Amino acid sequence: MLQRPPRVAAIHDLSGFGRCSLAVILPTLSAMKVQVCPIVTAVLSTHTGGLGEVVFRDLTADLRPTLAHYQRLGIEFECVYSGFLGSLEQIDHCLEYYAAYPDALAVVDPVMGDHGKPYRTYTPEMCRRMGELAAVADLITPNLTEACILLGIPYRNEPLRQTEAKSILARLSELGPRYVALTGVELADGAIANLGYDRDRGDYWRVDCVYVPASYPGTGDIFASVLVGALLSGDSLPMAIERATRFLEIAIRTTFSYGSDTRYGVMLESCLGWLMTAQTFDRYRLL
Ligand code: PXL
Repeated sequence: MLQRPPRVAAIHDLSGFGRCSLAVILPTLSAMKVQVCPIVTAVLSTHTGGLGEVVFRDLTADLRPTLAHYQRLGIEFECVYSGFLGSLEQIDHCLEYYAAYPDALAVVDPVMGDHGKPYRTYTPEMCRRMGELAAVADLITPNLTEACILLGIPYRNEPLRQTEAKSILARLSELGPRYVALTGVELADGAIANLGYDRDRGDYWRVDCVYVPASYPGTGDIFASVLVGALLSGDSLPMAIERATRFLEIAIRTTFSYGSDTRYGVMLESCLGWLMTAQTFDRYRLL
């Protein structure tokens, strides 16, 4: 029996303003009673999504000595979770962390882009190497843009038929991970849904979302963090996807109701309490 909260090695940047990466990962997982050990790849003044020239300090050189220190201390992690990365070298270091903790749940959020386009810091070589991270993952959490990049297929801004969605999930899993959570998918029946696939069980899942006509940075980080916290606390994959979906709905709708600048991210602070309350889940269904 684990006599302490589950522990996650979270390899991400810290962006001071804009509510993404470690600034949302830490409070989200802490609220779910999971200990986060931030392994900081870089410190930025803001995220890179339209807030002007960013002040940036690269910490890549600290990643390997940090791992060596944890190994000297014999610290155990139940999960290693990576996200936005700034260079090929950082991808190499992430691979070292995953290899160092082979029994930990390996979660890769293959942050690379959105709305059909890669983020400007992601070179084609970076995108290709993100596939190497996906290959060692137990769970990946791409949006549809990232799924298309990982699969090397063109992004089409059209609703997906059920068979297409299932094929994308299965092909993503063939890259390595047993579990796939695919976010923000528009389905041919008109729903926007977050989808899941468990290869070992052969089950495909969908959790439909309430549509809000705005998009905020950091929501992918919050989604993956809730998923990590939920899975480490014993949720099934569909329960975890529903928990993450409902939490984001609350955070996005709250933020949208204030009409605040979308670049500032979602009002996580106002919503974290929900993550600490008991919930029953009845919105997941087989895809
Ligand atoms: O939310 C992903 C993310 C993380 N870190 C930085 C980012 C972004 C998305 O734009 O710019 C620095």
